[in-house]
Amino acid sequence: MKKSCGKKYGFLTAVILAALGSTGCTGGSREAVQTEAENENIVIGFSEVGAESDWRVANTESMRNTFTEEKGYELMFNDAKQKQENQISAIRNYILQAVDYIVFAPAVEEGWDEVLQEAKDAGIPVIIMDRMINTEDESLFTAWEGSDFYAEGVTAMEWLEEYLEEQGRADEEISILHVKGTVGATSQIGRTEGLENGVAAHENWEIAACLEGEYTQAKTYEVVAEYLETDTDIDVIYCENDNSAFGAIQALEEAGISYGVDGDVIIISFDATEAGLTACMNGQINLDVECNPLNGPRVEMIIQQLENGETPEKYSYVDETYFVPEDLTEDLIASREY
Ligand code: GZL
Ligand code: ZN
Repeated sequence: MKKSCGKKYGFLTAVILAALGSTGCTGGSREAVQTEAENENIVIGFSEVGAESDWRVANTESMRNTFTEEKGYELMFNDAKQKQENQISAIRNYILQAVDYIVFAPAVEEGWDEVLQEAKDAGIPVIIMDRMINTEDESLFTAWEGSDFYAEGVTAMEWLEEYLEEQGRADEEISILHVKGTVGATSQIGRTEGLENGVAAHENWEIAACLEGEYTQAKTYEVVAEYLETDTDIDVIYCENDNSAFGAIQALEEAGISYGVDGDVIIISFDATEAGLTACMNGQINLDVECNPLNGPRVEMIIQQLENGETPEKYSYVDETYFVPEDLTEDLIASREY
C-alpha cells in the first residue's frame, strides 16, 4: 500500500530516517524502517472549501466516511473557511509532510498553478474534486471528478420553460432575481451560464438583478431583503444552492411575499440536500436540481487506480437528476445518503 521508501518517504519514515542520519543506512534498522514504512496507511492531505452549506458538510462527511483508518488510510483535513489562501497554505503543509496524495475542492478556479507546481515537484499526485481550477497546464493535477454545473443550470431552465407553459404563462414577461453562489467557483460559473443562456433564449424573460449570496443563508437573506425594498415585482428567484434558497425564503416571508408552489414567486434551487428536498416536498421550493456531494467513494476509486499503477480518467462527471414537490415523500428523502 505505502510507496516503497526508495520512491518517496512518508512523513514518519522521513522522521525516522532523519533521526538515523541522512541516508538512514545503518544496516538492520533501515530494514526495520522499511518494514515500518511498508505497513503505513495511505496518507491523504484533504483541503476542503469550508462548511458554508449543507452540501459542503455532506461532502466532508463523505470524505471522512470513506478514508478511514480501518480501510488503511490516514486523512489529514483542513477547513479553509472559503478562503483560497488557507487552501494554498494547507496544500504547502501537506507537501512538507510528504503525504501520498493531495485532494482538494478549489474554492475558486483561478490562482492554483504555483502551489500545484510545488506539489508536482515533490512528486505528490493531486486529485481535484467538486469544483475545478482554471489552468493551461493539465499536468498539474492527476484527475478531477465532480458535477457538470452548466448542465444543472440548463436543467433548471428547461424545467422553467415547461412549468411556465403548463401555467399558461409561456408568453408572459418573466422577471428573474439571480442569487449567485461564491463568485469564481466552478459551480457558480456553470449555474450562472446556464441561467444566462436560458434567459437569452427567451425574449420575454429578463434578469432583474444579480446578487451575491455566497452559498450561505445569512448572506442571501441580507442581499435579497435589501433588494426587495426597491423591487418586489419578481416572478422567479434563481438560488445557486439550497442554503441560498432558505435565505431568499426568509426575506420573502418577512416582506409578506408569497412563494413556492402556491405563491407569487417561483423558487429554483440547487444541491437537493435533505433540508432542500424537505422544503421542496412542502412546496416552498418549486425545483431542486441535484448536485451530488458524495465525492469520497469517487476519489477513493481514483486513488485505488493509482495505487494499482492504473491511469484514472482525467475528468469524470457524476450523474444527477432534479426534484419537484410531486416527486417527493418523506421515505424517499430519508432513503437518500445526504
Ligand atoms: C457544488 C459545490 C457548491 C454547492 C454549495 O458542487 O461546489 O458549494 O452547490 C457549496 O452548496 O457551497
Ligand atoms: Zn446574474
